[in-house]
Amino acid sequence: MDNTKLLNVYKTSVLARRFEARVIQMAMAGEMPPSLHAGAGQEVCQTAAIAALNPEDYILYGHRGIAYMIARGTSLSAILADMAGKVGGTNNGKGGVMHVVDVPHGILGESGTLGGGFVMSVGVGMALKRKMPGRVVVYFFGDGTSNRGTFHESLNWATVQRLPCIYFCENNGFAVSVRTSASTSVQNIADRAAGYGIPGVVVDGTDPVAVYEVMEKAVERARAGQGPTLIEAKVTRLLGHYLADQQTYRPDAATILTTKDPLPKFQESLLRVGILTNALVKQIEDDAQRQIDEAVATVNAAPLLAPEAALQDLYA
Ligand SMILES: Cc1ncc(C[n+]2csc(CCOP(=O)(O)OP(=O)(O)O)c2C)c(N)n1
Repeated sequence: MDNTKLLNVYKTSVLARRFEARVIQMAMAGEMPPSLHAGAGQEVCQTAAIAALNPEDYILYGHRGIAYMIARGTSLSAILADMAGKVGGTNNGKGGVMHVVDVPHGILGESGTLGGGFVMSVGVGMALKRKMPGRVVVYFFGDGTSNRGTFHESLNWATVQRLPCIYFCENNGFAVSVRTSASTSVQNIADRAAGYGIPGVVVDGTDPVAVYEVMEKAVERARAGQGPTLIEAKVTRLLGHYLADQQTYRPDAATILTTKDPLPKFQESLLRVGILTNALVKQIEDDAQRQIDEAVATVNAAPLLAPEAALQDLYA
């Protein structure tokens, strides 16, 4: 991973973390619907994975976090307008943050239920294979989601057809309040790849270089027509499942917040090798703040979607 990419992953992670914190603040103040599943702790992983893609590739994502969209290039104001139900969002506020669809940036959205994205990825993979060879689709999902039946049927068919699909599991150890060990038959989600005869790789999701390298290999394999790879990144969810989650099932939540954050560790490593300087850290943070302030001002000034627009964009 070259220095430019590393620096971009850092910048995007900082922007995503700060933007999300602002959204949480606004939601708590009643200025924004509180329907957000915070991605804090998983941004480095998400942005490093996306750094291994080309702009022409596609992603389907899960519900956790907004770093995917920022990394692909969706504007902050469009993401915020979607959350606020306002004109200017990628779907003009009709779907909220969980349904940002930004096709020009290769973001095909999320399904209405967990794990629907597996099936969607197969459809996308078949279309890419026939009509746009050389492009890949990545589906980002959680460990809990890997227990859906759609996982099996999709990985089976994607393998049979050698589709250019990459299955990227962010294992944060929980599905809402249920520990992975209590709900999942295997120790590593990646172990399930053996059932389909495809590579299954476990990677430290707090290490952006490791994530990038694993993704690079999977992308190469998919582009070459050799079929899917199942990647499992071990990550830490720093906050609750959703904003109102009191985390009574997680007595060590406060300690995790202060000891398991990959972002300061990433920053330190970049400072050590001279890719970052203290002045650059400050500049990146100031720049993020400016972008966030601009997006908030744009969305505050934007109108709510008119009620009659509810009947537009319907297909039969
Ligand atoms: C089919 C389906 N079942 C249940 C839910 C409710 N639900 C939303 S998020 C979630 C937990 C998902 O856990 P995981 O896949 O590990 O992702 P994480 O939230 O940990 O990032 C559940 C059960 C849903 N949206 N769809």
